[in-house]
Amino acid sequence: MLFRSEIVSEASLADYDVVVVIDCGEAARMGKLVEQLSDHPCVVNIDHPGTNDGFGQANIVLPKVSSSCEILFTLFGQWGVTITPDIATNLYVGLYTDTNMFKNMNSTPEAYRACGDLVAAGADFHTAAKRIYIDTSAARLRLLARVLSTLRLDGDGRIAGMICTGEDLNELGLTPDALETFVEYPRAIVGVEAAYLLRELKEKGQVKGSLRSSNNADVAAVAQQFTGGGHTRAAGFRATGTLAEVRERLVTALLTALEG
Ligand SMILES: [Mn+2]
Repeated sequence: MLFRSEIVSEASLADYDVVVVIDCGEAARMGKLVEQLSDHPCVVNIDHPGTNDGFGQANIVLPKVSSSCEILFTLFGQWGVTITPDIATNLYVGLYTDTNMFKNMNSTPEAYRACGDLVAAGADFHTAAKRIYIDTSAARLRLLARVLSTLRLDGDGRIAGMICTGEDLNELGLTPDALETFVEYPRAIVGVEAAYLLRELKEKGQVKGSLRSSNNADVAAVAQQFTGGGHTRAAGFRATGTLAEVRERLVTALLTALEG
């Protein structure tokens, strides 16, 4: 399995002949590397459903495929790459998380088949599931308690969401990673069509939002009204304002989207 400590975050793209960007809807999401990316002569952009602006010189954007890892798996097969257990585990994690444990509508027969092949190649699905969806800490449960206490419903119970302040994370000694999957709680409420989780960013007056929908509501379209994008059922954005202000603006936008 690839661990965070093995990920290199400082790189000069000019040192490389080809830059492959995976699962990234727009160049702007490359953060510090965005300028280097636009200057680079050979960018390969690999992505699947959602909003992708085709920023690469080559764009492999396949709207019917579950995940970028499924695209990689197919490419590796075409190229004759030997799928080692480590490669299998990493590709499996991409498929497993992007289909939200095969709960999302992108859980196609092809996605299940790819996962079967990856398990046959030695993917450690048990450790992956445990580390991603089961293991937790006391601090993280305390954060969940705080965040759940901010639950609010709007639009006759069709919209549900929660907020997380900077202090919530700081006081518990946690990083924003701890919030991963919390938005699934409001989404799980029967009758909720769109769910959100807002959190204060370190930059004063900046808020990050995660959006999920549980039917046909297109939350990517709502995210695009702010500064963001994503998939129909899972999207994200950044906005300027306090948590309370952004919450009001977002709820209004979601209500309008659900009426439409
Ligand atoms: Mn993806």
